[in-house]
Amino acid sequence: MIRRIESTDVKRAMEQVKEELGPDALIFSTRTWRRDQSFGVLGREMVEVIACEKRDLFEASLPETLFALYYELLEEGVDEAIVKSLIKAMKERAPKEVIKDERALRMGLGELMMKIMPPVLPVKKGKRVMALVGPTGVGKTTTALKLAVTEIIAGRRAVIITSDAERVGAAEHLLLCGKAAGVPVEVAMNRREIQRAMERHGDCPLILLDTPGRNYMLNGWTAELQELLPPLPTLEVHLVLAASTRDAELSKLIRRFLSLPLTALIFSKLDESITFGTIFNQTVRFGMPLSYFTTGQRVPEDIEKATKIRLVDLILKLSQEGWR
Ligand SMILES: Nc1nc2c(ncn2[C@@H]2O[C@H](COP(=O)(O)OP(=O)(O)O)[C@@H](O)[C@H]2O)c(=O)[nH]1
Ligand SMILES: [Mg+2]
Repeated sequence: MIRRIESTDVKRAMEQVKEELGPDALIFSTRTWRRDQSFGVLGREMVEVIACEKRDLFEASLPETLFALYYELLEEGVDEAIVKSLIKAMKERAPKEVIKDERALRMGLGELMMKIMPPVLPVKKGKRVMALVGPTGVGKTTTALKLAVTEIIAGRRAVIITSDAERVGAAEHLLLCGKAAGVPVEVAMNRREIQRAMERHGDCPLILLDTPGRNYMLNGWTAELQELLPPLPTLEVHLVLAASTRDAELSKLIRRFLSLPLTALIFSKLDESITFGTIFNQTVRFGMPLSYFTTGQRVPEDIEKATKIRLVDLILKLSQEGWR
């Protein structure tokens, strides 16, 4: 719990911190300023302390540097149990000089986080068939376009086969976008039509299957999707999820989708997210590789291949630049 304590002098403020938050409280900042003019020409000097209570024995046992990082990870939305095991490992393994050095500690923690993440999905050489599945509005169609247009710009070929034609205008919109960008788009409403369209583009090195989104809580929806997907052993099924979705909701969603042969997770809308801990939680929790991140609405610019270092950097701000 973070508290803001105000007092007339530093000593009194510190006493109050100890009294209210315990002797191990972590001081985040102290600041003095002059209140208003009613106490004389210069006003009255005030002290403000922002401090955080250590809630349990584990927290109380941490040196200040580690406690600050521990708190930061929790604020980033990393799962408490994962945070505790990471910080515990750092406390036990990191040499004393590292524990004292905030930057070295941060780097060490980053390395440890990368170690516990499953490997990201390698880009397969040769022919790829990628299905994009997920709830409505997360960016499946936009992501398919980004991936296809990137290929076309690089002088390779790609095709989008969409069965997202239930929403009025969805297929028309995609057909128009595809035409403008030089990406062939086929509409196919069931597995047979999809397979036929795939045969027509049999020599195309990248086939993207864009699927409809539904309320994922509807029973039977993933079964319907399963019916749609061609039974190819090499098929990649990428589940697209919006990065700002709540952690518990994401876990529920992934569990629902596990009835499909999922290959990887794509996190979309990183530009609309402030914290990134949930992405880390999901990939670790389900041992499910990440494949791409999308970072805005621009086609094809706003997509990147997911990497572990990128995610850890987003969470720990190692490069101090943020994702932009
Ligand atoms: N801010 C932001 N918007 C995105 C991103 N990806 C897609 N969108 C937008 O999200 C909306 C829904 O995208 P769409 O591809 O139709 O989602 P679908 O229903 O999953 O196919 C559109 O307005 C997209 O422009 C992203 O990475 N960032
Ligand atoms: Mg769509």
